[in-house]
Amino acid sequence: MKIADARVIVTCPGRNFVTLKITTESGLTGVGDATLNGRELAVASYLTDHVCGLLIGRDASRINDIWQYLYKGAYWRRGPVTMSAIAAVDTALWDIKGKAAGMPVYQLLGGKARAGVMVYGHANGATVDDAVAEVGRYLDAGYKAVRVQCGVPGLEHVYGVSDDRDFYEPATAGVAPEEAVWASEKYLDFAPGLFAAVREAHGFGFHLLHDAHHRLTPIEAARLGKAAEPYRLFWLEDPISEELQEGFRTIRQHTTTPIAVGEVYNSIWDCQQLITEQLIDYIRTTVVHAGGITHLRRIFDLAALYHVRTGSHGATDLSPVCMAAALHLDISVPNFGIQEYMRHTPETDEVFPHSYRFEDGMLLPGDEPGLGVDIDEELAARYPYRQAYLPVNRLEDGTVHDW
Ligand code: KDG
Ligand code: MG
Repeated sequence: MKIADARVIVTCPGRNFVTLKITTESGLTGVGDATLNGRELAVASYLTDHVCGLLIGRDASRINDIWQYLYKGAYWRRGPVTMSAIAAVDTALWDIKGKAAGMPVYQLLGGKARAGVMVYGHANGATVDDAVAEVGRYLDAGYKAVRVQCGVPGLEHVYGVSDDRDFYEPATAGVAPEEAVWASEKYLDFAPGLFAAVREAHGFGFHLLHDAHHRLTPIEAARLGKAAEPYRLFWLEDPISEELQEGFRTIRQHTTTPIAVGEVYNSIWDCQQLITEQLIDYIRTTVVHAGGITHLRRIFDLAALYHVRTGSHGATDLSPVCMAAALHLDISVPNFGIQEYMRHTPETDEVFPHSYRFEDGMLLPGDEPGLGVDIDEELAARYPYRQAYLPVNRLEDGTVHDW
């Protein structure tokens, strides 16, 4: 099972994706997602210039050894670029291992622990009425869990709210990020009313989620969590910036609203304190940004010891390759909570043919050997990379703020 080739494919079928493809001497291929939103080419270069050459001739079956070799051998540890690059190698090697074994990857991870993977969709609207109607659309489509985001009176652009209902994409093309103005006071006065309106219209028979996008201070987040209690949120996501781990204690002291965090974390060390001190309820680390299936499994195992459940990031910038890998892990771990699922555009789905499917509020991984996902390289070549970035937020006085 020697590795004969490792190549990076950058494509933009509506948005940018970076994919690593590994081929063995016997002709088995595996794919791994290496997309880092707004910094795609940094990971592409890390892989092409520093990693692909190291893989040639190595035994593709030695996943743990290759992981340690790339992580410890680089000297410079952690960080989104390094961990996304290692994730891509790791994911591709699991894909190959599955194909070599003639089994779907979830079988190699211990088999199914549940029938399917519950996912949440993204409902958003410029006004409360729009957002409430959008939640209804998701419920009609069979979703059992819906995240709701809404425009805030007095703010022109609010991250997470878009005119495009079906294929929402937060990054915008251009050489620099768009800038928007943010005011936490306006949001805090408004958000509980949004949850009330959703529950009044659609009842309590489904899971309701909300993302605060790191924008609050700990005491503001505590206030929002407390105000949201009557509407029984499944989770309040990213209430404060993810660097401030101690800040989560303040939130915990004041509210029983469950807290989810971790989409920007890259390693088990980033979330160790939050997990072991039980300051969060859901860990949102994901395959592509947290070192692949191998490392994410370690995070999920640590979380299980402390009754923290999984809730992996799954926005459009995580390619179908990442989603397929996430589903194999989600379906097999004992402490699965929920999986984010933002549908990709038809162009993206065509470039990445995959066998996972949506059924009755759940995603089901494919049953063929490996991950059940591939990249159509000919088609991918028709969509060259385009510079695009997530927006930057400023407070009303001009200070740059978390988005
Ligand atoms: O790349 C960052 C995006 O994926 C961001 O919009 C994700 O907050 C996010 C979410 O919860 O999906
Ligand atoms: Mg988020």
